[in-house]
Amino acid sequence: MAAAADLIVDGRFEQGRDTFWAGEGVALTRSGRQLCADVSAGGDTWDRLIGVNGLKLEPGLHYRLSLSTAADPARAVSARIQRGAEPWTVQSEFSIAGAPERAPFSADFMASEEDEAQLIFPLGGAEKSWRFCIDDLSLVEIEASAGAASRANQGPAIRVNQLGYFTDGPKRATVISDARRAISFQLIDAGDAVVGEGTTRPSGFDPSAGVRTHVADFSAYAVPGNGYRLVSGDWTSDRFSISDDLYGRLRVDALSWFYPQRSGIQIRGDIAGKAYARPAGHIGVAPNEGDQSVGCLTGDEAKALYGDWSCSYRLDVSGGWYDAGDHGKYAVNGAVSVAQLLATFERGRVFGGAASPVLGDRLSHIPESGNGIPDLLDEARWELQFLLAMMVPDGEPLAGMVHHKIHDTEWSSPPMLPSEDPKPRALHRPSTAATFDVAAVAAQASRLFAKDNPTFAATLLSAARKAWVAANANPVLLAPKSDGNSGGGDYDDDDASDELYWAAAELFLTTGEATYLDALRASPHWSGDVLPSTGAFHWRNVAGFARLQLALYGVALPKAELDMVRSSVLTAARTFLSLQAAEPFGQIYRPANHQYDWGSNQLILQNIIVLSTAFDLSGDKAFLNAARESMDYILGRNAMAMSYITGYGARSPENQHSRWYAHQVDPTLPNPPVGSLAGGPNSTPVDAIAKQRLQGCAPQTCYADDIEAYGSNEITINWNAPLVYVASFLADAR
Ligand code: 9MR
Repeated sequence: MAAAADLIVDGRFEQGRDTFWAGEGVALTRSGRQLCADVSAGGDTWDRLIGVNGLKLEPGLHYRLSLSTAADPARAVSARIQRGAEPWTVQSEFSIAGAPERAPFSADFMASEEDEAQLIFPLGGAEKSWRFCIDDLSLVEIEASAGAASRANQGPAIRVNQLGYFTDGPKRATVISDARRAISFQLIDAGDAVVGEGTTRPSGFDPSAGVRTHVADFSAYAVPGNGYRLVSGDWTSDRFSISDDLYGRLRVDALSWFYPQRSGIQIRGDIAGKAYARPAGHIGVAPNEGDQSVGCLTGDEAKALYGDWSCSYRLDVSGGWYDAGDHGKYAVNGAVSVAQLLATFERGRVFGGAASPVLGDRLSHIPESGNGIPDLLDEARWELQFLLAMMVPDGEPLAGMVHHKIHDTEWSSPPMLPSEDPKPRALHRPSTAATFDVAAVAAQASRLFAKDNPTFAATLLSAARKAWVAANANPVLLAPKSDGNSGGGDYDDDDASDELYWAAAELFLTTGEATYLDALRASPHWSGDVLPSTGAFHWRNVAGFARLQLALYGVALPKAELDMVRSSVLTAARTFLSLQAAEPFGQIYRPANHQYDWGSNQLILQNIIVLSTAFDLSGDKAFLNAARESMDYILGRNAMAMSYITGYGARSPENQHSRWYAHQVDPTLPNPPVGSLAGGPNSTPVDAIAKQRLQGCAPQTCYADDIEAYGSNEITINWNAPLVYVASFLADAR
């Protein structure tokens, strides 16, 4: 490539031709080959600006920003490349240390926007006025680094749902191609006969994938079979099925996945599969300390996180599920996960159809199969009992509040069987969010256990009421963010209003009592917009889930209010339909600035659940078909050409982050079982693998199937739970 032109005019500040501007409170001077900004004290970061406009970047091309800076007194500075007008869409942001001595800085990025960009430095917020100087500034196109440029180009150019398409559903594939015009493709059956053909629709540059794409639509073809593929010139896709029975097996595998996540019980090889047999974890057998008698966190760390909070009791918090690849157990995440298993059961009962196996007592591979109780309830009960045990006992300060979490006091690392974990365990301070969440899920569970286990149902309902009262009496006991070294995840949350709304919703659905309806009506979420396309539901934000529950089961609400709730779901789902029509990979997920979030696959599943709810409410097949198509992304029609569910499709993850499915680092241990969902692309590089290998990745490609890549490749209860729901919905809905 010839030396590229510099997009910055006179970035050496030698000719007096530079085009820098300054906003209020900043004075610019140019001398001695540098540009200096004298910044007055005060204001917010964005109240003192300097920048340069009119940068023409080409989406998909890579650029290097370099400059030298000096800041006196020292001050960290951020530099942003963003659209030069509303909505100021950010393409890249860099953090510059900003020391008094002149220091060089350079960073590479891939452009993702066609509109004219600006380079902008927000400089406000300093206590004293200060000086920021720049020289040797340049912005030039570079050859993309091998890793960044080619990631979406790896794998077959034609991306399909590697599991298959519904006979009467949408059938679309995504083709990675720079061609500006339509290209022809053929559909080939297992016997190599051409059974269909068409031309693609060019869909331009996709900033989430960092490549240009086309969409190939073969929806019109409706002959069931296996071993189909799409071909275009020399390109051929992975093989796929056309069938009406695509998700029944996934429902079983995704649910059976929970059994070997169980803590406090031996995992039997005859049930989970030979490779997955292991001793019980955290039951007090050395080297474990055990979870049968756990005290509250003490010492400096407790002080730093929770001030003068302490407790003098110990709790038996054995059982429950391990959260993820770690050995922690977190009430908030446990509650939202078990809620989605229970929601799968309730949906099955109300909408699943008489022939659905979803309520079955032999649905999955668990020791309780055949005990006369539906398997979904058996699995849910394992976690519910743990959640009830996390409640502060009567007579103690904060009685009825729920401990936020229990985990090791230091991080361990893979490989580490649960039974081998030698670290001490500790209870963390109760939180309002955990308490409302447990109130919600206990209320939900009590209505679903009423028939099969009335005694347990009664225990659940009284726990739910107790938690509701306690959380309302302690409305701002927030779970803090730690320094990252506390030995477990934070599940920090600074707003419990959505958890209150969820608890009120489930308590109302179960009891019909006026107190809970009043609380719903008083909530900002009652009529607020709670189903964003950035992910309708999330452990930290449960309002969307509560809304769906009210829409599906709120028949006792006054009609006008039920209509309001239901129409909000239908409105959100219709927005999702138009969003999907503009996505070449068919996924329904639109994060701000295309920045894929931690657990992005889970957010896509939650958005699918909004569609499934809209379908259940309306019977409109457009919603069912949109749900089916969004699942294409999870199963291979994506920039990684990868199915994100172990054992499904031509290429799926094997090395998700887990201490016991740690085959990659200990060959005597297994890989994760079939039906394990990987977290998925994460634009923020949190782990060492992402930092080393995924520099400059386009959002959809910020993923690595490596055990150390916990930011994109972990397994987690709150990701497999919506997978169970979606698989069950897609298996049953017609
Ligand atoms: O899923 C969680 C994600 O939303 C957060 O951004 C992230 C950082 O707080 O934590 C994730 O949850 C992890 C938890 O903290 C510990 N167990 C593993 C979870 C999945 O990575």
